[in-house]
Amino acid sequence: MLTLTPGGEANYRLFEHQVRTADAVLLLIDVEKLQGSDVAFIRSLQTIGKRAQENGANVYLVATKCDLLIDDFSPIAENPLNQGLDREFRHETEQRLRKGYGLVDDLCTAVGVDTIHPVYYETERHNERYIPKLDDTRSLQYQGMDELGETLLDGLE
Ligand SMILES: Nc1nc2c(ncn2[C@@H]2O[C@H](COP(=O)(O)OP(=O)(O)OP(=O)(O)O)[C@@H](O)[C@H]2O)c(=O)[nH]1
Ligand SMILES: [Mg+2]
Repeated sequence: MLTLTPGGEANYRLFEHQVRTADAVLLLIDVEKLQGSDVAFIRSLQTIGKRAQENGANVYLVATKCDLLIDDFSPIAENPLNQGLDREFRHETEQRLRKGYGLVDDLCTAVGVDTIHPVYYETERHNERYIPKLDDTRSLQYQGMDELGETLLDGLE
């Protein structure tokens, strides 16, 4: 796996080559950037996604930091991420991203992909705020990766 980090022309060329020859390309929609109306960021995903698809890659949409959307979630539970409602949270997140953010809907249409895979930190409520939850080893708990992994494996068959 290759991630794009700002590092000058050589890095950019490497990235471009990898995208051109990739079997699978994951476009990471950063919800923090979405909430900050970073239009250029989403548009660049669109350009990369379309190009990758023309070159025969399977394109997947992944939305990261989806816990930032939690206050938008319908009040079916105190904290849907803590109460076995992950599946519903994921489904509703997908709907909210498409209906609430025209840029995301445009992106889905442009790359012809209907499914968005949400990933996020598990959170808990503290003093009216949701903060990331730590496990026994004081590590952050990331959700949605197993499901994404299964989808990617299915796509390789
Ligand atoms: N709430 C939340 N925060 C996250 C999640 N994943 C990563 N982060 C935090 O986001 C912060 C910044 O990460 P990024 O936005 O990926 O990196 P950055 O340094 O801001 O770089 P660019 O956004 O690419 O410019 C870090 O403090 C991470 O801990 C997540 O799922 N939920
Ligand atoms: Mg950031």
